[in-house]
Amino acid sequence: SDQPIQSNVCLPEIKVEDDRTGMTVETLKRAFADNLYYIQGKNEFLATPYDYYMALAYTVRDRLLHRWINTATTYLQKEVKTVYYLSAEFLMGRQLSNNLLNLNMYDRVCQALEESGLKLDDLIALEPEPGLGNGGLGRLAACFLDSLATLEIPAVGYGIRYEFGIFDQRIEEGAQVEHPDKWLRFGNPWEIRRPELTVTVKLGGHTEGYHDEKGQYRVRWIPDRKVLGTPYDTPVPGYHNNTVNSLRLWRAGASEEFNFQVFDSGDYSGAVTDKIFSENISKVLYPNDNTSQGQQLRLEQQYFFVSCSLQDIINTYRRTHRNFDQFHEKVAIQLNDTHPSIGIAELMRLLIDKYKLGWNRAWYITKHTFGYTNHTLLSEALERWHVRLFERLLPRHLEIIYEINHRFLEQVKVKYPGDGERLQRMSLIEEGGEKFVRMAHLACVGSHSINGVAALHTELLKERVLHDFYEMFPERFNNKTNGITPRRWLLLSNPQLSNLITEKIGDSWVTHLQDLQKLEAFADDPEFRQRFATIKQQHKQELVDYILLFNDVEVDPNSLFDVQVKRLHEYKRQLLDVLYIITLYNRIKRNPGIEILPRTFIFAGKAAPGYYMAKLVIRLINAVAKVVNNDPDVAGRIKVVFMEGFSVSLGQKIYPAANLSEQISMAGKEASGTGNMKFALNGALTIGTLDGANIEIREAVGADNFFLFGLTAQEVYDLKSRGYNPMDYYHSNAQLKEVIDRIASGEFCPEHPDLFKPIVDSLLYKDEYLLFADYQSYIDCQDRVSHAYRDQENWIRMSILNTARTGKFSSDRTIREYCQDIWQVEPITIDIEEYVQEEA
Ligand code: T68
Repeated sequence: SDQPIQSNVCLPEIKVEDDRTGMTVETLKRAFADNLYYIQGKNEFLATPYDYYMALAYTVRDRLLHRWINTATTYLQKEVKTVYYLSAEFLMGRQLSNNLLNLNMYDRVCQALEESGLKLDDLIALEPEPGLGNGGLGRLAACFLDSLATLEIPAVGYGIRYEFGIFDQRIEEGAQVEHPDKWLRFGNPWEIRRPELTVTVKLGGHTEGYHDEKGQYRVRWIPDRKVLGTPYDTPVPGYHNNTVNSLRLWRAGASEEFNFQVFDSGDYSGAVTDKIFSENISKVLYPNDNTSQGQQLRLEQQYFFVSCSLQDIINTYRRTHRNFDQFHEKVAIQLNDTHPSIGIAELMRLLIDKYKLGWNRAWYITKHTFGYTNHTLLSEALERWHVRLFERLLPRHLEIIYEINHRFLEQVKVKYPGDGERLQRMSLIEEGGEKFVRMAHLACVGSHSINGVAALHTELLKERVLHDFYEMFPERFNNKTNGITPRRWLLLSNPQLSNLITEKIGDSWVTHLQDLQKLEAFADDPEFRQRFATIKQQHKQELVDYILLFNDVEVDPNSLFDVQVKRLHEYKRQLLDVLYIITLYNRIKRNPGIEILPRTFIFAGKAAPGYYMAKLVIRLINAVAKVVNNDPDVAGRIKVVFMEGFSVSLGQKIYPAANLSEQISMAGKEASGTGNMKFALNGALTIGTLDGANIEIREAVGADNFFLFGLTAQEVYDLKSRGYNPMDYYHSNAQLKEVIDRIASGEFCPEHPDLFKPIVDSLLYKDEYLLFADYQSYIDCQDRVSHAYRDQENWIRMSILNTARTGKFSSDRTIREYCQDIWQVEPITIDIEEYVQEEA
């Protein structure tokens, strides 16, 4: 009953001038009223603003569906090779505005609403943001989906439909407080539930051997639990084309709603416990970025969505294929970090145990199907699972991993005879004390491609973190420098600048971002400079209003907006920025009359709820803000603001308003960064270290248009090998000492003078991320920034050049590279003739 029937059914063709697909202003108005009435059950006398948002969302969804269904049909009929992007996170951002833009109906909907007495922007702002990711990794997945659809590549994003996404952050008395993110409270108009595609996922239990009818020895897995996965599909439209791909997210549910045996025995609440435990799997996103924390529920989440997705991929493939011979020619699966890497063992299990393929055949298909993207060099982020936990939850997978490991280590022995240490280093199992399964090793061994996300990152993977694997399989390693979608991060977030650019060079840049180069010709044009600067100023003014409303802080729109927005993490060094703020404060306290460039320091970002130091840094920022913002000696020249609840939507307001982008991680720690690209594209200058993609940004925009400071990755490595003593810097740098002493004195928090002692101690006695070593270089660089900002004409020129030269950082470019080098997929155009006529 879950298979489509084609024979005998003949339906009238869906026409574009239909009320559900038509694009004229009149049709849109009618459709909007219709959806308000028949879906929300309201008219204009009863409707709340949210009802209007929902009615509009359904109006847009109807238009998407026409293209979505056509896309799915084309993919099925043409038997295309498809990319399956497996990711535990997709940070999609708001859907309504993006869909209006990609469908080319923004202006018409704006007009239709205006004629009905409503404002589009007000409705857009009502959409709860789906926060199904932590940060860069999740947002990258979302940018990739936009680029895949825009490039007309058949693709599906697979992940988890978390009932609660990343927590809502509020700042109370200067500290982060987490609140649950109830994003589904009022329903989600963008998703379509597909109960007919529900699959079963097994967990726990044991395995047993048996002989099949042909006398072949086989293994079966007898689980002790089964959960159901039901997919929810969200449309992902390409920009100004007819492609609409899918994001398919799985929700976990109990295989029985209700245990009648337990119910009959009188245990009413016990009868539903199964349901509760099963639903837990997709309940909440783990709020850690760049750390792995070995919880059983997290492994259950990973296996759950991977197993659902692989079963679904195989079901799709088998609709048009009778055996697995062409599987890897029709299916490319990309692992977004190791979170879905259990997929390698799961595909082996399905091919061998369920579809009865031999080991070698299954292994060939698996290796040619998977690609693995690494996103981190931090050792605490590399996933390792206790073998005991693995055995308890996935006994069959552990057997398969042991077999993969056995065969792999035989290969290593042949290539490196007598090198026992290498065997230990490369094994999929970490031995010596507690045993662990190393997921990155599984991902490397089971994939034909291993990529890093920026040039330096890939080099460091090859030289350090995955060196042995690089020596063994050099041909698997490749770099794919990250990118961002110019649709959301310029066209949508900065329509004013987009219009100016299009006026000057045409609109090809939206899909060919390298065309921004043509703007260089205007860098010295006074009229262009003036308009570019005015647009930046407008965004700054809007942010000033927002900050006044939410932070109750008055900010000077003419001050330099110095912005650091990203997850709170020690390696990202928000603290270094704070050290500079206090340095400036000390200068003012010493000489209140000193000439000093007015600056507004803007921070935003969430800290993992269990990350003590990161949360303490938030408190320090707010404590410094309170003192500096209210000190009459400062006289408003420095303001510090921590904006709560950083999100995709807040980012869309902040990036266009920034003058200076802080990208100051300790070199060798930030795999790529993508915020750095959003700032530069919107004309902010970067102050940064030679880390991640900063290096490539600097190459692209030119060293003269980038503020560089700090140790290189190599220098960091050498300094640490020599033995680093932060105390030396403290004693030899009077400015630095004064800053640390001021924090230590307790004056930023007189009520608890010892509050920030852990920060002071960690700097003085450890300083793992070399803040002291980079301090002077950073201060000097910031002083150069202040000096440069005083020359507004030149600053604007540099700012224009940043926008003009960041074309490389489009995720379209990144995706083209994945398509060519890793996936071997081709675009396919979806033809809907009527749509073209409608456009005219
Ligand atoms: C980020 N990683 C990198 N991880 O830190 C960043 N981790 O340099 C890079 O630009 C970005 O990935 C995209 O490649 C993350 O965001 C996580 O969020 C994460 C989540 C769960 C577990 C581990």
